[in-house]
Amino acid sequence: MSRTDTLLERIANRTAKVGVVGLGYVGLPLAVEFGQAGFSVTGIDLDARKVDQINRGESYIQDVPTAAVAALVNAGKLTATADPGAVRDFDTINICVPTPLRKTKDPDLSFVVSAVEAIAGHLHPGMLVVLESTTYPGTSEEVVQPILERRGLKAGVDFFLAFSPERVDPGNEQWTTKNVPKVVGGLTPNCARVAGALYRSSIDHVVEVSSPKVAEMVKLLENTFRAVNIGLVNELALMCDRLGISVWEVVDAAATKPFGFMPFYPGPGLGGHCIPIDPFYLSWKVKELGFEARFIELAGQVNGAMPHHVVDKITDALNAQCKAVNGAEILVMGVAYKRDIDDVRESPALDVIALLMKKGARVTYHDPFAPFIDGQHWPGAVDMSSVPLTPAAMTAADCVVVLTDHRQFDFKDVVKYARLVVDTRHAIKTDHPHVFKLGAPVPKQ
Ligand code: SAJ
Repeated sequence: MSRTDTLLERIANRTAKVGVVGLGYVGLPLAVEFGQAGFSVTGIDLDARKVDQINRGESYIQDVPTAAVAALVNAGKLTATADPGAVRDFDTINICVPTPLRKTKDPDLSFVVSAVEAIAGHLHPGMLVVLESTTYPGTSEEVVQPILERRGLKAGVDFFLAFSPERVDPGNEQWTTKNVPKVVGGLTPNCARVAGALYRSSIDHVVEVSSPKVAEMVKLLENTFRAVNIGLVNELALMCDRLGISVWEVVDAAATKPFGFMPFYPGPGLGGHCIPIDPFYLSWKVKELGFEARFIELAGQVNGAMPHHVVDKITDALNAQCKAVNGAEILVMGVAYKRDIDDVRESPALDVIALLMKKGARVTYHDPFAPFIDGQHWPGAVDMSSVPLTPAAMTAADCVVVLTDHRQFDFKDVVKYARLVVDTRHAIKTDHPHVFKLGAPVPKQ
């Protein structure tokens, strides 16, 4: 029986030993889906705390219920280890490790390379390796494949290689790992067959494309599309500011168009570990090929400048009340990179706070999702803790600044108790003389 048929049979009868490297917001949900499909799954993660929690039957990912992890662990269907050598027993491996940017905005593939090198040490004929980490087109064939072939095994002949982009939207209860269509690109038709079969065992809809490079590019289009459109609407906000009209009213009215339009909304900048980062994997790669990705670069400049525009808006608002930023008590509402989540990575709110502090403002913040900010992880470089959001605190502040519009915030209270508000998320839908808004005219005094 061919290697392809052997693996297809093991996938069909669920005897394939499935491995997932990287047990974060992508890897853990995927491991649970494979386990629930009937496979025995082993997760590998460098973080011993994650390994221990999983082996205790606990989840640390908001979208993965602890009950689901416990059921699989108790049934012997899911186990975790920090030992990369565990790959020796695997028939299939999905690599779900981070792909950040370096400070120089160059791709950092170090996590991918170390995971692949660990796999290469134990690669055996018939194994399927799938990379899921978001990366530039060409990574699977130019970086992953040569490492795996170091000991003489040939991709597409002795083992299988594919790329499948992760499409996890943390906190999204409607679209989950199981029901979001999964794009898969195999190095060869047989690679595509076995990778497609593995995903079809657990995921509702699999979309096969012709190569790993196409699959890598699909993901970058998806996220570059967002970054560029957010940049467009942020620039529109700056235009509306000067035109004396509300960008929010413009976007809402444009969104009534039932075809050919998709609303994006202005904000204090671009946060998260996907959208601000993924497009620069693409622009970096094509620069090597002598091409300048101008939309990506321009969107990066426009989105990157938004924290400065927010500080200008705060300066103008304080000025309207004959106050300076220097020495002002400013209370920030929301520091997470988007509403109703607890992630502050790349959050523009941190840039705004750092800029205000540089101008001499005394800044506090309230965010129920982010009780603490570690000074090592943001430009302000000081530890900060969330303060209680009380009427007294809002009244005492010279300015309350809405940077993240968590749904649980009561913005009617903000209007009632704050002496001055700058709203960067259109959280306050009504007009008030003391409420200044990003992308809208100065309120009538
Ligand atoms: N943002 C705006 N205006 C918008 C939309 C977003 O300023 O109209 C800002 C957000 O506040 C945030 C940043 O952009 O700071 C990114 O927001 P996002 O809505 O794109 O959320 P992410 O970063 O969680 O993106 C993820 C991505 N998922 C994956 O990469 C698998 C993205 O592809 C999803 O489309 C997105 O979630 C989503 O739709 O929620």
